[in-house]
Amino acid sequence: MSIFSGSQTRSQVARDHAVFAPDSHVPAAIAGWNNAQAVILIAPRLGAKFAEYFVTLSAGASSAAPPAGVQRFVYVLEGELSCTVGITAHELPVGGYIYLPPDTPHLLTTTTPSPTCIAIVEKPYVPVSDARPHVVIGREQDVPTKLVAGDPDVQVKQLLPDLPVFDMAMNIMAFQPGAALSLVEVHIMEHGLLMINGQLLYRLNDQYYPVRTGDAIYMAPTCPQWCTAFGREQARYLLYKDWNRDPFGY
Ligand code: UGY
Ligand code: MN
Repeated sequence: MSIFSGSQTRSQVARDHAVFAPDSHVPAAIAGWNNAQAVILIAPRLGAKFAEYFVTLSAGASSAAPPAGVQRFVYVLEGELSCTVGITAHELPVGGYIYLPPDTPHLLTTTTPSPTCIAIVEKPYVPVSDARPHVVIGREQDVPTKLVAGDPDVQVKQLLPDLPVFDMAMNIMAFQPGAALSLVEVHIMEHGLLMINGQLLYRLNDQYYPVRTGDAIYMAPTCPQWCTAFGREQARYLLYKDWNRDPFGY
């Protein structure tokens, strides 16, 4: 590694957003997990109300539970994840995901010889009644696609039920090359974004960032945001958003 490449990164941290390129990841142990390394990108100490991190699991790994009252969403990026909830074990391939309501006993592990990489999003749950969300298990490949603003080249898949009991959304947004968001969004909800495929030019506040597979973004409340896809392949990202709560519920 020369000083010329080792001193450069596309990662940037600004007042209302951050871009994380894989070249600046620093893997570390994570409390209570075994045979696992984590790269924590977004957490309350960044100013966020949620956490987003990557975990790489080796065979025989075991997870720790999130803190009391915190819900967890897990998405498989590489390998195969085993998730045991109660007495039932679920095998999740790449594109598989599981949503665990707060205080749901579970264990994440893998049996594959090569490492399994997952993305985790966690958020303290904000109740609106005595009702509580349920466990959701699926594969992105099985989720129906909807058009965004009627544009066939901008599509969304909603991985979690659109019900008031859920206070977070996890969506996959997909853009054909040249397609773009139809407006510069400014909204009170936060985002955690993870690039799954392709390349985008992302506007965050008044800056424009080229981002690609493996990059992650934090968008604070009211960060102006827009993007367009470039290159030759579809660009896709996994997007966290808090929602369904009144203005004092954040
Ligand atoms: O749902 C959203 O807020 C989404 N369209 N935002 C984004 O992709 N940056
Ligand atoms: Mn948005």
